[in-house]
Amino acid sequence: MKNGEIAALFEKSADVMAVLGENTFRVLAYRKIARTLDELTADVEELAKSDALEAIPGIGESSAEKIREYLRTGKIGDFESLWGGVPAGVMEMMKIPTMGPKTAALLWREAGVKSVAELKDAIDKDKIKDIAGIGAKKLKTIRANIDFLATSSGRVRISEAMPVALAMVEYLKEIKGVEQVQYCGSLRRAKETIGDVDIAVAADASLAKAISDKVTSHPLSSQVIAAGESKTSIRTASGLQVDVRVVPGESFGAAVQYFTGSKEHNVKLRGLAIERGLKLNEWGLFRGDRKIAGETEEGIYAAMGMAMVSPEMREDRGEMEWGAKTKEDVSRTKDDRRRTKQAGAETVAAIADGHVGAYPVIEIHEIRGDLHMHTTASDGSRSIEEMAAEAKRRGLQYIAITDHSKSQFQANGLSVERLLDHVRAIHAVAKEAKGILVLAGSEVDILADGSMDYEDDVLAKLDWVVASPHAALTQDADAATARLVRAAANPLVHVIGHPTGRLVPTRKGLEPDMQKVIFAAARSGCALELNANTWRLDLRDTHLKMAAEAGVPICINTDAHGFEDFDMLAYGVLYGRRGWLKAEHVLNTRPLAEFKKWLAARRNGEQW
Ligand code: DGT
Ligand code: CA
Ligand code: CA
Ligand code: ZN
Repeated sequence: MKNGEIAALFEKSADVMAVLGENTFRVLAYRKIARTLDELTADVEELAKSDALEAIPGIGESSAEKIREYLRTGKIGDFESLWGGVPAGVMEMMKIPTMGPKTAALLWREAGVKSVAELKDAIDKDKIKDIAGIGAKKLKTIRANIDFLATSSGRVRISEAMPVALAMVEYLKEIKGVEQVQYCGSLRRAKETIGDVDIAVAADASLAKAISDKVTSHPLSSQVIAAGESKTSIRTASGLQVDVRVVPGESFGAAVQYFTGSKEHNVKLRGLAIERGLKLNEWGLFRGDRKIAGETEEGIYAAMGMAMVSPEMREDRGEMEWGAKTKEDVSRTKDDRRRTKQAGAETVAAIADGHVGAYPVIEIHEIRGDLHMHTTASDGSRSIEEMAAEAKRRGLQYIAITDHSKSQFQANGLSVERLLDHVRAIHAVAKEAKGILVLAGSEVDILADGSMDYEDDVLAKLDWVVASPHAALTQDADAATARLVRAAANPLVHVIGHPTGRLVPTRKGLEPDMQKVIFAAARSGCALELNANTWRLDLRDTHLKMAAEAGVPICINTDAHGFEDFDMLAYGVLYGRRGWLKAEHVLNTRPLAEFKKWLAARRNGEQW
């Protein structure tokens, strides 16, 4: 499907028009088309064969013609000339966090800055002066964010790398003589950003050349970086590097262990091996010249006398110590393997449905509810009925509809009057819905001072309150701490949504003293969210671990704005494992009856 490709062209054109200062209405119309195309389940190429394309709301005759032109020729003439009006470097500048089209346009027109590098230089040499709306403070923020951009660029979000890796894994498995294939590295550890994809293949050395040829001729490969006997590296059209290594079956476990990392985990594991008079490398675990393990990952840890933990936990954050004092529960490991296999071809959900290792990290089938999602009432693309039906189809037993509050006007946030109507509409749907509990809630903005965007008497009318920060995300640490502590202490709030407001990989978000926020949540009984959307993954791993240890309930929510967003749950689950989450730490794993008790207790101001 070319839906995504074409959506990106409209999005880019909207950005260019915004820089050129064109009519806001047209800019928004293009953004809407991009979003519509992205969410479309039908193939745009099919729709374009008839006037079904024009029938899509928001797509007029001229946009339909542009789409057909792209399908015919691979480009859109009008867009190409539009893009020609703004230097590529100026567009690049908009990747700097907090840099919008207005600021980029001002810097370009008033200061003649045409790229990130020029901007950095101009700020450092104090060349930018007297531009209305761009004061010294703003320049300082921009300068800091340029450095942040430099450290985060070149990495992609996990949901961009995963489909590439899974496609390559399936492809390699089909090759005759290939015994096993496993993606490793930061992807297997479910980091929020991925530098490159590492894949280990078990096969006889005589097949290495053939496998290398297969990899470099895969449609995903747009550039060959290296094509050796033992390692082949390619780059995809989107710039993601994939390293494929062929190893003999007898060393496969050792290679997978080594290339899964993290480096810190491996360094420590090698040290422990030495203490035991052993030697560990990517070929196996050795006593003198004799190999005592290497075929399987479990075998290596077992021979070291320690329990293996799930890959997501391998960051040297205490997992070695945990593994050293825990006896491996092999029966559970094997059971989980079987279930994952039965799920069929590898998908993220199938991976999140089982786990390896002795520590019982959360699995996706343990999630029973989703307590943060949007409808057409604010910025979602589906109705209340549609969201409830889709959630039920996906096996959920309870959900909360949580549209935006009034200060989110750009997301069509609800006035009090509209909210109360919406609550009635949700309750009407809830009454008709069979087999799923539908709560009437809201995603209420936490204002800069920690107060709520609706009054208490309004909040009290809601079944479920997600309180989230959306604006004022650059406030200093003390202000951010006070803000989140106040929100977490509010008895009318059920959960703090995406607590820091970070965007992966470009926006840092709030940097509060998280221990204080967790303490406030623990004391009031408020839950904290792990927002499963891969743009967010917020709370982050280290904070999740702290919160779980403090007994704060975690909600893993998708924040779905449409059906596809429910797929993000698998990434939320995998990422949650980085915070050592088990089912018992996660509020929305509770059976319905238990969840209802928690709700009632929260409203009565009790700890539960
Ligand atoms: P990335 O690609 O930047 O997202 O992160 P990783 O963790 O995938 O790192 P990468 O691709 O450089 O290497 C993959 C794994 O290989 C890494 O997690 C651990 C292992 N590894 C790489 N270099 C070293 C090293 O110098 N020492 C040790 N012990 N392990 C290494
Ligand atoms: Ca990697
Ligand atoms: Ca690599
Ligand atoms: Zn939301």
